[in-house]
Amino acid sequence: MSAPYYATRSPMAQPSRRRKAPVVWSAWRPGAPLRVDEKRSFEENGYLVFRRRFTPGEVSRMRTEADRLRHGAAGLVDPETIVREPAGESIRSIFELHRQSDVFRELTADVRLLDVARWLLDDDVYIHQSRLNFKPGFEGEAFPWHSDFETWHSEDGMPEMRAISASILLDDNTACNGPLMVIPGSHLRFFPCAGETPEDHYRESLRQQRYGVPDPELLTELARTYGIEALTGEAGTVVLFDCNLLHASAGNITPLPRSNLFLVYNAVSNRLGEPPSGLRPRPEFLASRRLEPIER
Ligand code: 6CS
Ligand code: FE
Repeated sequence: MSAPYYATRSPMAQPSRRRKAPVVWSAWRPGAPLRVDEKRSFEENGYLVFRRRFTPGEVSRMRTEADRLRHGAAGLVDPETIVREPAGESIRSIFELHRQSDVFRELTADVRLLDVARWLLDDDVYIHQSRLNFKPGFEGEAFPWHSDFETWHSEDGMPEMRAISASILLDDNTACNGPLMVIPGSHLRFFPCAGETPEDHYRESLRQQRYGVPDPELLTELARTYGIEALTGEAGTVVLFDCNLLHASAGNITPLPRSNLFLVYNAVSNRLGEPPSGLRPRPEFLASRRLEPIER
């Protein structure tokens, strides 16, 4: 049997491959939820930034909920969905928010997110993964460079690049407190990563990812070719990015927290299959197999 098209995590890194899937699955016509220039920009760069998409009042409600979950975590959320920072005990992430919080469940159906996701993916959608990455002041450690699809394909069995992430900034993301960084255009090729995935890799990767990180030589070449953009913005900004876009964020050594919410919309037709890695499928809180298409 030939190796999967998006083969990765072999002992030696393999050459990159052209992306098979379109970036935007719908044909643009008047009335689409994105302007034609936005559609073109997303196709070319792999991301879009929508400033002030949510009002200060809406952000305040989300932040209050995020703080409630963080402070009351042990009693309020499934302990398995809590990931702590590698060095200390601070909470790094809480997953499966859409099933553990009414506020965040409601948000998945907000038309400012849902309509764009359904249009870009040209399908009904469900939440593949939701998470709050808190990146607390002084303790929030880095997220190394990676493509989410590289993980979701190899470890979760996501068949194709037909998913997008919507990140809602709950704090001002400045040049200083570890904003999301992207390599524009990197979503157009698949970059296999070297190193065989350990069993239950997520127990380590969610705290400090080592497998699924492209090698420094490749990252140097891509950064020189495409540049690196830091997606700063005030609280309420929405960053929409393709599942295969290379992204990262630095550690936060400022007193200013950088809490960002991530909702990952997957096309119903792109539901998870068996992981090509042959590994045990990752848990439901990380990679949903219980499809719940979102109704408007
Ligand atoms: O493994 C995952 O699904 C998670 N890891 C990273 C670094 N980004 C996507 C996702 O949160
Ligand atoms: Fe990621």
